[in-house]
Amino acid sequence: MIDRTFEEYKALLDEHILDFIPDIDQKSITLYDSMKYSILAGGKRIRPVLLLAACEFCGGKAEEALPYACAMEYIHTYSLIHDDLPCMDDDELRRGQPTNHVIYGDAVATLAGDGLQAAAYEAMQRDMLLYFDNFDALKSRVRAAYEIVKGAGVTGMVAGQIADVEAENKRCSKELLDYIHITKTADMIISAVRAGARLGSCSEQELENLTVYAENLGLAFQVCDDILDVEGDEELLGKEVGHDEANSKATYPALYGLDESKRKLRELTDAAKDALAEYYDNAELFVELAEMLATRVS
Ligand code: GRG
Repeated sequence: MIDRTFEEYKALLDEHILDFIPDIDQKSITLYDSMKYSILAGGKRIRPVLLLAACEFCGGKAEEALPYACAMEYIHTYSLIHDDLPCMDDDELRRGQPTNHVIYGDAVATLAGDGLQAAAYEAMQRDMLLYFDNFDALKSRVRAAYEIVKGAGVTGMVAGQIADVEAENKRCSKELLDYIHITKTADMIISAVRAGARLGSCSEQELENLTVYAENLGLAFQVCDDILDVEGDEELLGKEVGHDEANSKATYPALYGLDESKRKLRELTDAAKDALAEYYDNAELFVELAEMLATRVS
């Protein structure tokens, strides 16, 4: 049962966000500092909150899901650090702060991303080691970790990133655009929700409904990001806008125009909400989050 607000889950996450980074040797302190810099730079924590909420929605305890929620945020943060590097999107501002490589240099920023990714896997594996004598608890943890690793991996986020990089300055079909958006962005959102559901020992029906919710939310998230890059407020967003057009990126507004992109965003938001309509009393957080995203651009 979900009985916390988005802000309450975020506060729980923030309180523990550094707990699963191993004690780093003093000789590698720059690595720790640079990892910590991006982790504490003010992310919205949407993916880990979704994970914690999905866990409780299905009957689990958010506190027990923390290693996986933090792992999710470590992986997300690594992807942003790497995405901002000069060899990728070459951004100097993220979450309202200078990007990691602007402060620490390209080499350290690359390693900070690598370190966060490794810390994510270590956090989940270490938690699993504690459940060898409880097969059911171990099973849901192994399944949750698999959801996360798959969403972040070479058929998920990394596949989306390479497709995105290769689509730059080229004509992009609608089919390829959907593939990029689903893999690069939606898969991490889907894996957060499904991992949380697994940790909460979900039923098949709950998993199915939550997955449909997350698929629509995930795509809505990227369409929203595309629209904001055209008409968002740099100060509110904490990053430069107009980057997609300047880099000839494949985006919804570029292919469909702004009005059609906004219509699509509304359609995806409604579909996300509909997927959980039968749980209305217990699904308010999910519904509000979908609506909050959609209203960011209206
Ligand atoms: C480098 C393997 C690799 C992948 C990078 C995440 C990503 C893939 C690229 C980022 C490009 C981008 C801005 C995509 C739009 C969707 C997105 C992931 C936005 C950032 O997520 P938020 O808004 O960020 O949740 P905060 O800062 O709140 O955590």
